[in-house]
Amino acid sequence: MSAVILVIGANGQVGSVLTKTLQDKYGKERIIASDLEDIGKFDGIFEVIDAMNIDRIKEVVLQYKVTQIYHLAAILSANGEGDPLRAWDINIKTWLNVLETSRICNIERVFYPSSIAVFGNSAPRNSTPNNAYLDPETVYGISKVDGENWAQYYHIKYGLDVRSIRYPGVIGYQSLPNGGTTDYAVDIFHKAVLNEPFTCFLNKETTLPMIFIDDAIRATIEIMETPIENIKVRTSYNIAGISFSPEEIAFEIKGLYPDFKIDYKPDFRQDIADKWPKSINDSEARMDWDWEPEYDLWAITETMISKLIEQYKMTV
Ligand code: AKB
Repeated sequence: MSAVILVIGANGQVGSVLTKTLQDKYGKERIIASDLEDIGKFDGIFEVIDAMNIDRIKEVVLQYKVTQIYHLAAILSANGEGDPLRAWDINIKTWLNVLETSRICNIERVFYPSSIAVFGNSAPRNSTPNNAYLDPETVYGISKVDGENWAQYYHIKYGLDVRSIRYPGVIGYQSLPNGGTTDYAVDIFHKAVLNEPFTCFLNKETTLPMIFIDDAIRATIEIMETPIENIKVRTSYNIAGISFSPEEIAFEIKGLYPDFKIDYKPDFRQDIADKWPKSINDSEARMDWDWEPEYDLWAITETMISKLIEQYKMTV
C-alpha cells in the first residue's frame, strides 16, 4: 500500500520544503500539509491542525487514512528562552500527542526532528559523537533530549517505528527560520543580495555545524526510506553538513559581493552557541543508512545567492 503522509508544522523552514518534496515524490493527493493556519503555501491538501489538540490530529489521521507522520512543529532555541515553560509545553505536548495518535491509529512510521541543541558542556566540542553525554542548557535542547527518549520509549514499548535525526543549523532560500541560534547564516545571504550591511548576533569566530536545506531534506527522506533492520539508533542520529563561523561565511560572500559589510554584536544567543558543538561526528548515520552530505560552504554560498537573486527579482 502506498504511503499517505501527514506533515505537522508544514509552514516552517524545513516543513515547507519537505512538504513540497514529498508532494513531488509521492503525488499531491498523498500528502496532507498541516499547520496552525493555512497561509496558502501549498498547492494540494491542507488541514489546519493545532498539535496541542490530540483529537484534531486523530481526526485528520482517520479522515485521510494516514500511514506516516512527520512532526516538524517546535519552538526553537532562541525563542524558547523567552518563555521556557511555554516552549516546554508546546515541544513536549505536541510530540506526545503525535506519539499517542501514532500508537492508537497504528501509524507505520514517524519522523522526529532533533537538533545539535541536545549537546551541552559535557560533550566534546569537536567531532561530537552520537552517544556523547547530553546536558543541554536551553529549554529547546532539554525538550529535544526528552523527545528523543520518548521516541525510543515508544519504539521499545509499543514497537512504533520512530526515526529521528539531529539537525544542524539549516540554511535554505525558500523560507526564513524563526527563532533559532543559527538563523544568522540565512539572514546574512538576504542582506548580501539586498546590498545591505549585516550585523551578526554571534561573534566572528563562533563555529557551528550547519547543513544546506537540500541535504537536510534528503537526509530526512533517506532515513524514512531505510529498511527497518538498518535503523540501529532509536533516540536520534547525528548528521553533519559543514561547519563554519560568521567570519568564514562573510569571506565567501565577499567573493561575490566585495563591498559586503559585516559587524558583530553578540547577544544572548552567543551563550547558547558557545555550549553547542563546533563539528559533528555522523559515523552512525553514514554506516547505518549511507548518509553523506553534498554541499560544502562554497556550494551553499553560490546556491543561496543565485536563488535569492531570482526570488527578489520575482517580487520586485
Ligand atoms: C536553532 O538554532 O535553534 C535550530 C537548531 C540548531 O536546532 N536551528
